[in-house]
Amino acid sequence: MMNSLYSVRMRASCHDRHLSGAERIVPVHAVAETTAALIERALSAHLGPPDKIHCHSEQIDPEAVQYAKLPDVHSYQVASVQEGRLAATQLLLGAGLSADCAARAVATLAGGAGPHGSVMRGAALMDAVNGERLEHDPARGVRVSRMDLLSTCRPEVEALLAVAGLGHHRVLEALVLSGKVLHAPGIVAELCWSDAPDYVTGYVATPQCGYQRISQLKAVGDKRGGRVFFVDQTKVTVSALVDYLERQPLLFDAAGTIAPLKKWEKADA
Ligand code: WAQ
Ligand code: MG
Repeated sequence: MMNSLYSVRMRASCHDRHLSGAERIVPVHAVAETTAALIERALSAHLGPPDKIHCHSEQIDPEAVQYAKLPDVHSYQVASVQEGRLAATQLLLGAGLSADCAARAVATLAGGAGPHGSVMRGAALMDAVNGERLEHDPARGVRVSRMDLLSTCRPEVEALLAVAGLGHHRVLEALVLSGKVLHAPGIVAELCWSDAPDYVTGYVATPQCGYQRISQLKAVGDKRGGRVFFVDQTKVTVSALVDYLERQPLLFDAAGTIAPLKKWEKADA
């Protein structure tokens, strides 16, 4: 089993509040060092030391792994949250969503997508035609898992992002997560911004245009954030999609392009 692969997943919490999480897919010889690195990261989380760290490794069948190229990256500079949300709406319309559906998704994240305006642990699933919410557990949502860069591709991707000024691991992790979402059957688009109060950049990702970053999608200090995945239910059932997102191992073996930062112009949509 020289070529066997493991999914290594870490989550850290304090008083049952989620602090950080990360995951990798690595060859067997890298499981120990990866586990150590993820635990190190959990311990240095800026929200304070966790009282629980779960780190779990699980063998995955190399035959079951799918391979894909990372999405292309675009970055748009907007002047305000309002302009950012307008840009997001226009990009969603460009992906074929109705105005009602796009507006509903933005309002959902802005107000806290979980029960009573809370932040969900995973993503909301939304019907791409009528905006109906489809996830079974409204607090947990859908958790995308079992995706990573192929280890031989990681240095190139990290270098490309660093040169573009996008070297923070938050960008790479969101790009990898979004790449898996875009590779899933029946996905029309994704909308995301962070729940971290100091991180206001988010993105709209679509299969046609890739990962489109928007410099400001919320105000500094706002603790609300989340993800919405838009589904075409004529192409996939919710259960098949959730199974793919949560369980299908996917490795990225090639980088996409990274376009220079551009001022958002309405006509771009
Ligand atoms: N699967 C589905 N949803 C998730 C997952 C996951 N594995 N992890 C987090 N979420 C949801 C959950 O609702 C979080 O509250 C929300 O997404 C945001 O998560 O290019 O950092 O980790 O500059 O705070 C995007 C822009 C950053 C990066 C996104 O998300 C860039 C980010 P966070
Ligand atoms: Mg977060």
